[in-house]
Amino acid sequence: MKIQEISLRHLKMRMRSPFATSFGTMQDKEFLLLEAKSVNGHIGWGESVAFDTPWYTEETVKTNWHMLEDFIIPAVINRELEHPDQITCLLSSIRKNNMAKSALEGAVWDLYSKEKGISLTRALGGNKGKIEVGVSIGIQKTIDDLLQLIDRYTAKGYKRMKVKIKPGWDLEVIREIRKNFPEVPLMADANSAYTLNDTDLFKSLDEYGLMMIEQPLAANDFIDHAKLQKQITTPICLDESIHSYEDARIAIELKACQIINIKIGRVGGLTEARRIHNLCKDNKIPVWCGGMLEAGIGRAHNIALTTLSNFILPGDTAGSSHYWEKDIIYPEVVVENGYINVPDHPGIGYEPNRETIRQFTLNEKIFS
Ligand code: OSB
Ligand code: MG
Repeated sequence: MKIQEISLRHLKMRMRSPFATSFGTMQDKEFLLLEAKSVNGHIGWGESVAFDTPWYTEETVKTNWHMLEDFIIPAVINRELEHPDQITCLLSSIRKNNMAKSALEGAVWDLYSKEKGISLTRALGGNKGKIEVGVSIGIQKTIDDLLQLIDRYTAKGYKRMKVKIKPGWDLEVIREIRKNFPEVPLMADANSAYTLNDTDLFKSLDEYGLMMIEQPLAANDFIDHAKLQKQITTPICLDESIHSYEDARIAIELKACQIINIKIGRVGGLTEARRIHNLCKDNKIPVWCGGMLEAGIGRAHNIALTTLSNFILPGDTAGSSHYWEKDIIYPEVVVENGYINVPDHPGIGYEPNRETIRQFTLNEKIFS
């Protein structure tokens, strides 16, 4: 397989409702789409999950454009490739910039599967016909608003509710949810908003039967996560801390968490995501697939990854219509009774909708 031409596009799509975390609120989603054409005429698609500001990691849409344009695309275009696993080696002289690398690597995985005539799911070694889906709910204006949303998503069948927390929007919120929904599978995501000084808060949360608490402390703080985990019974799940297989190994050895959220972009691609999945499986650490408010292409990659066997917990891969008036793929991703049926067409299994893509494109550049 040889990539002859790559189109890089910068898109902006309005979300149906704003998404608020401990760091701020997003309403418009800017992201990059990468389309890679092979000499044989197949086309692979990748999506960068970097946001327009560096609140989640240091990467942004603009830094991703720069890395792709000046380093990543030139390293791969017109090169003979046997397998997507080779991308890691081809890009080894470029440090970090995982989301930028992942956009390209995802397109190569899609292309590779299409050249082989198999689904991305099969190419990765996954074997589920459907996957379980949860929903991530941002910080709301009032607890009542949040309770109404939980009511609505429970009725839709989502398999677990994840609520964002931050100082001032935590214990009371969880208490109220439990009062109204004693049985709902529930977890909280702090996006690093706390320190060990808040240990008492986390001890108090123990009584509400949360499935896990996601990323309570700083991204680089494996040691304090390990200290916190020793003092609470609720499993800690790491998100922002895990950028690589090595990070996962450190977290597991230090007992800094009992669960890992794998995001393809954060770890630099599907190959690394699968390595982390395998490491966690060997160490009996369940994983689930995190979300980055993706449009259809990124969502399709998440669905394929989730078919690997140790993705035991429901992921943040809600349906297209949860986020968008109109998604950039067809069919759109549909959640029924909390499940997504995994497509088995070649590659990612969804067709890009060129009309919607054009409608949302701010800028495009073609490399050959
Ligand atoms: O921490 O998991 C997170 C969205 C943007 C950035 C970080 C996170 C999230 C979510 C939403 O929780 C996941 C989704 O629905 O895509
Ligand atoms: Mg998170």
